[in-house]
Amino acid sequence: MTRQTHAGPGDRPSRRAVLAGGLAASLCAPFPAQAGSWAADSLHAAASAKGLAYGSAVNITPLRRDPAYGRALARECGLVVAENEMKMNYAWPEPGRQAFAGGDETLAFARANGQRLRGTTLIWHEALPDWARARINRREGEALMRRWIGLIAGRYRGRIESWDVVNEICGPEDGREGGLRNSPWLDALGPRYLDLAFESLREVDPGAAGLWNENDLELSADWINRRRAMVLKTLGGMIARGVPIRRFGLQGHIYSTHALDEARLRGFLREIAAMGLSIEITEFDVDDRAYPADVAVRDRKVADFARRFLDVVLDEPAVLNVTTWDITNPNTWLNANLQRRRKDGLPQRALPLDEAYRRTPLWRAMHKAFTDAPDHRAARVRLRGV
Ligand code: 9MR
Repeated sequence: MTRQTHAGPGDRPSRRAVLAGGLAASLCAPFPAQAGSWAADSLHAAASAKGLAYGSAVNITPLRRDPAYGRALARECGLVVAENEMKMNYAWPEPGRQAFAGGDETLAFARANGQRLRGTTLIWHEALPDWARARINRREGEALMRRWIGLIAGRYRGRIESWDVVNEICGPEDGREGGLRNSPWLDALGPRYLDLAFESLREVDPGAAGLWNENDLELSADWINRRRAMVLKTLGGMIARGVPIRRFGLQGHIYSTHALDEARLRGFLREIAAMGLSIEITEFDVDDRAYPADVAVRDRKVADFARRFLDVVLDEPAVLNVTTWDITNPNTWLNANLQRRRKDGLPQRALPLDEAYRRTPLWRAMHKAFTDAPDHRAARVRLRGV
């Protein structure tokens, strides 16, 4: 099985797009020529045997400092995404200064290891530098959006399999039109900002699949039901208007404070797939806040919860991959987040490798979920949204 197995024709950039690409020739061809560095017993090997992929977000700080971190990512992953470096506050910190070093290093790492690359995030209400926030207004907003997408998607044209075009746009509780969440982009441009963002990406990098990435859709609660309803309605409208969206991203940040309703999640994924979209699990991890301190007990509960979630998700033929939000426990964003971190002060055990890069019970649950998943290869051919 090679890394290209489930990439559809739409994921291959045209030769013209490659030649016109914004990166220096030293970074060469769009997809890595060598076979991947992942191990035969890795998460990605188990996933790719079923036509799926396993990936991780890459934190640039340990990637630069700790060779063991890079080795762990190379060993387990067929897909990577820069956790932060392709966001606007990193890549365009001042009007006259762009900073692509972190993004370029992530791309070079992926290429060196035969991995595919995702991109996050083009349009979000967070990760905006102050100077840009001040210019997201009626007069300058559309031009700024086009310029930013041209800049970042242009630089990585032909190298990104899918871009998170809009991120976390759902917010029925905000009471705005269409259930969209409060955002400077909504204030400046109205709901059409979604269409504009997807159209801009298509103009800049037509080979990259445009994806809507969203959180808080996985678990069981009335407010989550309202979010799922908003997503289905909004997707239906976008498709009817011909917006060039090809994938939906379920972030997959699951939290132990809530239950999982398998039937509802299954139905939700089915409805997205029925619209012709493919689905990625873009930021998977398990918030263990509600579980006891004892590591063995906690690890087992995390693994069980993950397995129940993954079994539903991997049953859906439209699902393409599972990407965790980093790969090793000490790097999880959950410890740095006031709402998410544990009350007892212990670090969260949210990810498939521990602090010494050893495989955890969560790793084993993920590996088994991939191994037991139905074969997704036949479904790829039928999907429009790949
Ligand atoms: O993990 C990311 C953290 O390091 C950044 O400070 C933060 C703001 O850019 O974004 C975090 O990643 C988020 C992702 O981009 C979108 N979904 C939620 C993630 C965790 O907050």
